[in-house]
Amino acid sequence: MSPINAPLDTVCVIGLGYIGLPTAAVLAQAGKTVIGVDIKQDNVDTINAGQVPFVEEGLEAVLAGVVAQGKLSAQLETPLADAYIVSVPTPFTGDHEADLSYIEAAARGIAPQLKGGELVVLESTAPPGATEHMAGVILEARPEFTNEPNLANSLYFSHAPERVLPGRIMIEMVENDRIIGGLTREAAEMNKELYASFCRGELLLTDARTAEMAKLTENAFRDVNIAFANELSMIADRQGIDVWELIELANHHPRVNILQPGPGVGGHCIAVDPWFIVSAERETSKLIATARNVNDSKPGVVIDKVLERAEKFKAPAVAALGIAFKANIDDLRESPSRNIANSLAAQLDEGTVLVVEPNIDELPRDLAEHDNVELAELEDALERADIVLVLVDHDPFHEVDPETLQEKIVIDTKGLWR
Ligand code: SAJ
Repeated sequence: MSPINAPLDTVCVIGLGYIGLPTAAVLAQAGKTVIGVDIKQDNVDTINAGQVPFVEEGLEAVLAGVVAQGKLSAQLETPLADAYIVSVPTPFTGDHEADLSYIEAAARGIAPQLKGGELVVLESTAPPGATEHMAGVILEARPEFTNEPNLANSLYFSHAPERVLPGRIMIEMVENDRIIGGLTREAAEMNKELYASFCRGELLLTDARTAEMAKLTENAFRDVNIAFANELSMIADRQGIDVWELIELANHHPRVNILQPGPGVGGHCIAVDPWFIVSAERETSKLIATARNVNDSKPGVVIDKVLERAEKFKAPAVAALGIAFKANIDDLRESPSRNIANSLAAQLDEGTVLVVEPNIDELPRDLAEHDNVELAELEDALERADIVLVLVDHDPFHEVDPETLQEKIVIDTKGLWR
């Protein structure tokens, strides 16, 4: 049997986070036997009970079904499987270099289980060359195997970067087109066959390096465009111009489509991935690096504005509306809003920060440690606040009538109430 026709019935997904778990669930729904692997016992237990350890619309219903049918289970150890999907974090180190240690650990876990003929897919976003690096770790541990296709001792390595938007993962996982880059054409074909089981989008084949770079390019494109909007917001502020009106007007031009400014760029993707391009090609990625720096400077601008307006109060109360990294999710990772709330708490000695975050039940530890920070209900915070600071455009905040805030200082970084 040619490897491309090999049945990929048992799939192991390593890393059951925001991407790995939905991927495991849709594969199981498509009829695969899926074994998920995670380093956290808590996650394994929660998933085996058919529950999702985080908030993602539509995931729990699918997960509960496939766990009940015995199509998906979770464990700590990497098992035997026909295909492996590596979906682990790739954070960056202090100097913005990619940290591939989680990918390496996953590869070391896979290596002893291999018999020949398996497909190993890297889903994690990573710098150019990472798929080759992952293959290198496995082939070093198992030198009897080769990356050359169609032999009894062949292994197949491929990169299929995830491109789903948090909050819409269950829809986009199935509907988005996928870029699939193999270390060999045969690996890409095998990867395509596996993903065709659940993905209705186009499956576009290329080499691994181009696939890696395509994913980084998508997020860098968005980062650069958001930086343009954020820079405009700072210019407009100094010029006494309403940036929201400015962008709305400019966007009437048929070839102009400016994104929205905000308190900065958050999340574990757009605020991280462009650095992987910069660290690979420092000299030639000046625009991408500048955009990152512009977006990273925006929280500081917001903090300065609040502190300046707070000067006239002896003990200012600031209502910080939203600390998630974007609207209608509970994800606080790399959140500029959370950092702003933290900084304000540290700098407003006599003041209070009333955090309103409808998607969480308790404050994260960094905020809870300040004794002048409270998690407050929206109405209560609006009533008590001297300064109302909009940081995230969560749905419930749209309901507020700005007329009721006429006595307050309103700093609206999302243009919510204009
Ligand atoms: N943001 C703005 N202004 C905008 C749009 C977004 O300030 O006009 C901010 C958001 O508030 C947030 C950050 O940017 O802080 C990122 O939000 P996002 O919705 O743009 O993107 P993510 O990080 O949730 O997901 C992105 C998506 N990539 C692209 O749209 C190119 C998603 O498709 C990727 O799968 C995901 O990164 C990923 O995992 O890489």
